[in-house]
Amino acid sequence: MADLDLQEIHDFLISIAQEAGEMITAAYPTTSASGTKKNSADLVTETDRAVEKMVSTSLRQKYPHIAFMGEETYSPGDLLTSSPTFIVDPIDGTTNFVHRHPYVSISLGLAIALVPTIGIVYNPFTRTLYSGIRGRGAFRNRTTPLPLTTPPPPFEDLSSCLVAVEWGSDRSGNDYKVKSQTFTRLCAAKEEGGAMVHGLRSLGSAALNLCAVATGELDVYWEAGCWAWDVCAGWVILKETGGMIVDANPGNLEPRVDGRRYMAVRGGEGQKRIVEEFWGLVEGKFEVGL
Ligand code: LIP
Repeated sequence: MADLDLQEIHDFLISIAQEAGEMITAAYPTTSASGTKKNSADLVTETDRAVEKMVSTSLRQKYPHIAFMGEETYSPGDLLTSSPTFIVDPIDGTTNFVHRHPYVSISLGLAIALVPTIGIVYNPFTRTLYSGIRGRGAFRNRTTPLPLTTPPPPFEDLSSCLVAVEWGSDRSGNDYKVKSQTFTRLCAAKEEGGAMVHGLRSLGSAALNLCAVATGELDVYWEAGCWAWDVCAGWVILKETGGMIVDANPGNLEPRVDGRRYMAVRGGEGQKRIVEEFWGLVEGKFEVGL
């Protein structure tokens, strides 16, 4: 494949995100127009499907040689390869969308050789656009360079951090236990073996969580169970701000984009210490992605 024009692809993805945003804000999802996938907490709406159709059609027309992976058309067993691949979540935060809670985004990523390389995340309700190209920086609304504070403040320890987590849609078994026990430990007082973080947030969109870590509005985001389309775009934006993305299980500093276990830490002196401190608090080990 000839060299890809990353800037042109980035600009095209922004135009698609804006078109998708109009579809999303014009839609009136109701629980009766939505459906469930795996269980009653794993929602999909007609708008998710319509947006993915529009996005995949536009991308296949303009870039027929680039592979496509989308949340709503993924089948178990579809593997992400090292070929350039668009990785798309038409609505990240579908549960919020159904409830008309405005923490919703479209997430458009491009991975090359499995490395997230272009990322566009757009919240059409707040009209906030995050974008980045690997090696070329990340921006909010195209002009504000990220992170918002430069240099980002140094870390003390987890007790001064605002941490995002997600409950996800798997509500039983080992991984649910790892999450819920770790959440308790993160909040608990230090005398009781906890980290006593400033607060835990469970906002409902992995892509926007990653962007909030990139801007510096969150310090850490930890989740297991979400998918490449939830994180690919935000990953680029985060890394371009000096943020780190590592495994949610202790030990692995180089997770795969489709590894399904992630911890993001904003840029700032001491970020590796935060990773180690957090890993020391994880209660057990996630099985997802192993
Ligand atoms: C959702 C994520 C959320 C995560 C859910 C789900 P969806 O994406 O962004 O953070 O906890 O498991 O993957 O389903 O709204 O595209």
